[in-house]
Amino acid sequence: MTQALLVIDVQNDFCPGGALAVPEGDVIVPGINALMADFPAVILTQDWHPAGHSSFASTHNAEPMTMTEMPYGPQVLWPDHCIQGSIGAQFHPDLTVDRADLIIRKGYNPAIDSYSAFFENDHTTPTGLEGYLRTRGITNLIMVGLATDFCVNFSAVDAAKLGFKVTVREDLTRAIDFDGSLTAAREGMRVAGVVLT
Ligand code: VGL
Ligand code: ZN
Repeated sequence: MTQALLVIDVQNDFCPGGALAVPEGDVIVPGINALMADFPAVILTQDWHPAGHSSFASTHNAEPMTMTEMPYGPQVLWPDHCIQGSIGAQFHPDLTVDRADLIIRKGYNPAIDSYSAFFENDHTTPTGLEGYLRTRGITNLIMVGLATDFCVNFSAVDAAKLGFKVTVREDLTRAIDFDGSLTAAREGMRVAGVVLT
């Protein structure tokens, strides 16, 4: 059994003052840094969109936080966020990035959003993370970061479906909680066999 800590999207745009700020998104940073010491492997994910990404409301002349229909299914339209190379896409300045063995970027495909660290939102295009974990012999994943109801949720459910043992440390996540999304995410994770602590 080899464990890895997966730190999801602890980036400026998801913290207070950012473009898609998650309430208290920054509060979890010291706890995440402290937890890194307990793990033989630490992996960070980074939401990393090109300007004009298809998940941005501005791309569709729509209001942020409304829904649209993509070829792969329903998609929330977000404010512009985590644009490649921007300050907002950088990790929170207090996050200990030096401990990371791997930084995996996602959402770079202009036509498909990617909440999950494993698959884009079409649920078929892989990011490569599964192969990385398997070739390192990693079987157990502890997940923390932002946001509980989107990127943490999708990553946790995909990892469980792939056969990893997954625990989400809810005290080290924070949620967007849009339209009941947190309740639905908790239920979906539980059904998938994710342990919430
Ligand atoms: C996320 C919405 C859009 C997240 C990323 O990290 O949870 N949410 N892009
Ligand atoms: Zn995004």
